[in-house]
Amino acid sequence: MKFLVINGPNLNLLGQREPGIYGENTYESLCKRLKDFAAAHDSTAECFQSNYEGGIIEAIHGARGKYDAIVMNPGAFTHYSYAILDALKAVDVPCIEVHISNVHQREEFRHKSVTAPACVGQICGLGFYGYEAAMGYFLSRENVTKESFRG
Ligand code: CA2
Repeated sequence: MKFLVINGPNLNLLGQREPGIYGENTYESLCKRLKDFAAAHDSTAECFQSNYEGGIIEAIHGARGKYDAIVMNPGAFTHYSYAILDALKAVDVPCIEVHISNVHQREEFRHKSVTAPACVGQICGLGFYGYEAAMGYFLSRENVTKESFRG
């Protein structure tokens, strides 16, 4: 499968700040890990990171016809970006939302995701493994269309 991995604002700082929440590994190491995981499953993973809402929206639009699935950590946009929600709804590429931390153990505002309703599912609290878990789910259901992904 061809995966597009999208990471939102500040995730380029992984490993540099707040290791108690997000771990000690860098964004670059996350991308290498996901590319290796994909290659081990006869697949590819392209990593994209942006600190801008519009950059993420354009990456989602650009996934049409190019990728089989999106694995996305929208960062703080998760909690308030109706524009990213609309972009996900506008494309027929299935997406799983991933959060490195367990957002439900954190501040109240992190408990709500406005983007998850447009996703197949959401994974949180499993660290970097959550991205692999999302890819593994899609791999297990290859050839299934977006509409039937939930079943
Ligand atoms: O747990 C996650 O993956 C989050 O999506 C991370 C977002 C946060 O706003 C969400 O509520 C949960 C923030 C990412 C910030 O990443 C940093 C990485 C290193 C140092 C500082 C911030």
